[in-house]
Amino acid sequence: MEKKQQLHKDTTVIHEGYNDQEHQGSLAVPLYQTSTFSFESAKQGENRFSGVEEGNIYSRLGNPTVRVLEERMAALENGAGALAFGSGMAAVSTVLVHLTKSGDHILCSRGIYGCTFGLLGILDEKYKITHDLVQMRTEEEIERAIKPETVCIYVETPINPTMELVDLHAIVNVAKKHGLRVVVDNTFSSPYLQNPLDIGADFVLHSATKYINGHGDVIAGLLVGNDKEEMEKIRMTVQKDYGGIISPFDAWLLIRGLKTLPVRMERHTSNAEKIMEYLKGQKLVEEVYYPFDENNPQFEIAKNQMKAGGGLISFTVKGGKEEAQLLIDSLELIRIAVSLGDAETLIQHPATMTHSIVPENERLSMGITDSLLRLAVGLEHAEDLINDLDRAFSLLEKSLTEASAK
Ligand code: LCS
Repeated sequence: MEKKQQLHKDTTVIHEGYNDQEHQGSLAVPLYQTSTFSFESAKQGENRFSGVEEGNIYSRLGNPTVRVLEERMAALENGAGALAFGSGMAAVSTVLVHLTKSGDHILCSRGIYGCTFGLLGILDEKYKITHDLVQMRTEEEIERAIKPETVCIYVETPINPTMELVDLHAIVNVAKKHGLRVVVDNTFSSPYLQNPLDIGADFVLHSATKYINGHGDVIAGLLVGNDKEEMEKIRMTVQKDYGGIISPFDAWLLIRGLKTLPVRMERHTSNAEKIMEYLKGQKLVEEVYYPFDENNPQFEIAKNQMKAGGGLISFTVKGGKEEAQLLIDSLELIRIAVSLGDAETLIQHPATMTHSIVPENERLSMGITDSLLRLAVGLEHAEDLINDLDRAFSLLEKSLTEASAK
């Protein structure tokens, strides 16, 4: 058989894993909104359960609509298999439960999403699976943090919400040397801008709630691996028995959203680049954090592993919590909300929102100060967003002048 030609991502998001001619010509992927599937006979049921025959059984074990999403995602991340979940956290917890047992140790990037931090606390408290949050600037730094009981390295890059990068090539080099598995949370980049499996990671996961869906109306997660057999094992063990699966309708919405991922990521990025430049020139802003900023000390790492910077920018406002809150309260178009990757531009205050679960000293060591804001740039016209920010900064300046005059 002729070797299948590798498609560009822009085409994969539209066609992979589905042939309309096998579905009465339905151009849109059919929604199999069913909990179970009937068997032709008792024997067929027995054969499906024993694995002798492939086919549908019960939607917690697999569903045709969900399967299209999984195949599309596996192709997008250049993986061997993918699993879809009811939330990003279900994907995180499933891969960590799969990889660890009591007494093991997980080495993590020094910053992670607040609920991942919460999950690691539960694993430690209930099952004595310990972890360390470590800044991984060099291979030596990573090696020093490895313990005899370390089984995997879990990183986010860019890190939520500081936008700090982790050098994936360094992580993979050290992990290979020590026989450790590597899990990368790729939520902030999306599979369009970064593919950790290509660098040698074992698993990549997404909060599909964000860029994969892109429309702010679904909570979902995805896990992609480079070993098909292992992915099928996870499907039939932790995913099936912990049960954090996605609903067919949410998978259908993700299939719809995913089709525009490349065009959306390009617009998120071009908007973010313009806003980054605006913020860098704004006198009430202290620091701006964006991967593809040529003044970013980690710019080389960014260029080495990402195609572009994406839609997230973090920045610190002069002052502290009060000034940060005043600024976001002065915005009109930009919405105050957690989440990211939507058409709408969202802003949040990590110290009191997404990372409020993290104790203060640990939060500060992750780089999450009280004056840090995270802007999830949407798809609106950049000029309207900049005007909104500019008006809010003027109001902030006015109230600071009034306060100092008192
Ligand atoms: N990983 C990262 C990097 C995330 O940002 C999130 C959610 C998750 C995993 C969990 O995904 P979920 O279960 O929510 O689908 N991050 C959020 C955030 O930054 N604001 O609101 C949620």
